[in-house]
Amino acid sequence: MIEVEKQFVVGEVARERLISGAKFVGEVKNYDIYWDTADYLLTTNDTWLRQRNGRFELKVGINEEHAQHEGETLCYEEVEDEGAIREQLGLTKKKSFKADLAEAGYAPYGSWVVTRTKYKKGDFTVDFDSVDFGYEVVEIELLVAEGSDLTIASQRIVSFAHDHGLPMKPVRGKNSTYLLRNNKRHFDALVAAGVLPAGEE
Ligand code: V4E
Repeated sequence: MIEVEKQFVVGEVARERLISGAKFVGEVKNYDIYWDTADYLLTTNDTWLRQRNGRFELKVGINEEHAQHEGETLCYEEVEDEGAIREQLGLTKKKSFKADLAEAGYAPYGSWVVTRTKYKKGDFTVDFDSVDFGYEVVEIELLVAEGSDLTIASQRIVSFAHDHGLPMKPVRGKNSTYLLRNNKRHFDALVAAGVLPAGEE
């Protein structure tokens, strides 16, 4: 499946509007550890390798280059199967997944805990994320099948956001906020690669 998502920073009024009529799904804590090489091979290609609650996942960006710059929605393919992740990374099986990653030069670059309060509104998922390093963001997401029209899904998210009076200005995600605060060299590399918008200071 493809995830089409857009993030927002919202105040109390917009939060109430989003929750009104939505179905509460639950609250979870996600322990995320993000991995990359020393020269940021993955993230500068809009590819994000993480361990979420111990389990590896790869999110591969399928975004037009302009998408981030215009604050549009972002589209990612999520790969969860270890074999498929190995294939995507070109990582031959020799030892354990972690050992093979380390041998190929991958290491964790950041970790944090996200308390996620999840709602469903129609087929939209609304996640209120609170990060342990002090950051809050709301993510509106649609899951679509491979080969679906991503533009239509993006337009639906934008119109959902308009209907709920969400501020349309570009927001910084959890990763970029962490990197801006903790690893400016990595942050700057992502801006230079066009993965994060310039001027996100
Ligand atoms: C950094 C990044 C990605 C890695 C995953 O980030 P995010 O979607 O924020 O994590 P999370 O916890 O919400 O994942 P989920 O549970 O939805 O799978 S994917 C894309 N980016 C880049 C990015 C960006 N350019 N702009 C914004 C606002 N967010 C993320």
